[in-house]
Amino acid sequence: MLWRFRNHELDLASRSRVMGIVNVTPDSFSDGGTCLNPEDAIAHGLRLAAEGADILDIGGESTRPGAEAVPLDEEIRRVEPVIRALRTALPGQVISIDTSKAGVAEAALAAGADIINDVTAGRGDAALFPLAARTGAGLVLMHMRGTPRTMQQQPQYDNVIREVSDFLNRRMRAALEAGVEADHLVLDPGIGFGKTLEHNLQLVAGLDGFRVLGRPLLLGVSRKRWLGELTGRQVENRLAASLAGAAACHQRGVKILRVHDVIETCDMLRILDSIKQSQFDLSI
Ligand code: HH2
Repeated sequence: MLWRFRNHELDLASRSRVMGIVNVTPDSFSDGGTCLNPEDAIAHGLRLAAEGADILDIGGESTRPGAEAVPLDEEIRRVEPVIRALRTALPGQVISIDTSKAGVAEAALAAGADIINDVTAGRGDAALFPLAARTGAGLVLMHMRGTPRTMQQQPQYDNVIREVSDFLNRRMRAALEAGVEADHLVLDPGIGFGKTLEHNLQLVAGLDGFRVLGRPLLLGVSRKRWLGELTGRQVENRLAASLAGAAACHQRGVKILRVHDVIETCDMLRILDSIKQSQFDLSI
């Protein structure tokens, strides 16, 4: 299965891809403030690329529960110099912009980004789908119940897999109607976005239920709160839990893993893929 965008073509059938997180924010839930200064963010992006990140995801606004909205100008001011510097230093690197604002996405694409990662799946800004269609950018559509300010206020579903899948299907159709090409799209059930621990577990356990949508899946489980609820660990001690969550996603066919810990995730994928390859070799 291919993910096409701008002048890239990622073959997702051959191996899973790692998206490394670069948060240029003061308040992200696990690493807020560590990369607010552009030099630190650029150095972090270069390090993640050297560690094997296939995609660098640059974000200038936290989406943690209760996070305050960031004005357009401030979000552009945070991410644009970082993307521009990474594009210059790493001409072939795939870069995504984690934003819901078309104005931020436009500035990021002009600075060298290739993909728009929108946690609102186009509901946050009506200009975002037309922008993606016009520029040929890749587009990640994620499910969220409510907004970051409200999403964890007693989220309820009758059937979380069906409701998230129906939502992604509707947003995919809206993107297609706006002129986005189908093979530019990737879908994300939005772990932790308006979901309880039980919902997150059901989503990962039931990932097969999203196959009918016909597009590759991206998942971000890294360091999230539900891992802390299960293990009792604070955010800085959730590496093992994050790797286990990522491995479960990978085993269920997820093609892009959005992670903070790139080198560890790449090592884990190498082992899992080698074992899978041996199993395949044994059976022929
Ligand atoms: N999770 C976060 C942010 N963006 N995008 C996608 N597609 N999927 C996710 O699961 C996802 C996302 C939250 O993680 P992080 O960026 O580390 O935190 P914050 O939003 O607080 O900056």
